Amino acid sequence: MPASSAMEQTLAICKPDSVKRNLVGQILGQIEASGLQIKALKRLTLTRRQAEAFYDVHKERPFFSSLCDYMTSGPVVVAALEGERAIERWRELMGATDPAKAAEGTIRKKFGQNIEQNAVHGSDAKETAAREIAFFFSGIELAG
Ligand code: 3AN
Repeated sequence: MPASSAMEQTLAICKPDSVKRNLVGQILGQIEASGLQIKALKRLTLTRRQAEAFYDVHKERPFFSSLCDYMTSGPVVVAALEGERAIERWRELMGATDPAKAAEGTIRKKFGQNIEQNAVHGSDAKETAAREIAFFFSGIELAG
């Protein structure tokens, strides 16, 4: 568990477009340069069922099926990040959902291709971060 109350953990995903284009190192480098710690890390390919479960909150949205197609189109690299205000800091580093609207220097501005293929995912709140980290990582993987 995080050491103090300001310490948080959050989930980062380098989405299939980032992995295909060999951008994982640059993305993880930007995370580390920001001072966030990588607590756990792995590469995997989501099944359709897993993608649908992960994005369950979006199941009524018109883009849900396309989003699940995309997220299962190739491997992803998932990381649990830790730091003070990690959730907000990682979202700032990612930039807005739509790369066209993302701020200069953000990962989505630099590497996102469109609103769906937007390079990275980040948890949006404490509860979702806890759920999303537990979705991908076991306790033993987070213990280091
Ligand atoms: P964020 O990833 O910034 O938290 P969400 O949670 O609203 O954004 O959306 C989850 C994912 O769904 C996005 N990362 C993106 O890949 C996709 N998405 C969001 N809005 C759209 C949209 N209007 N059209 C297509 N895909 C979208």
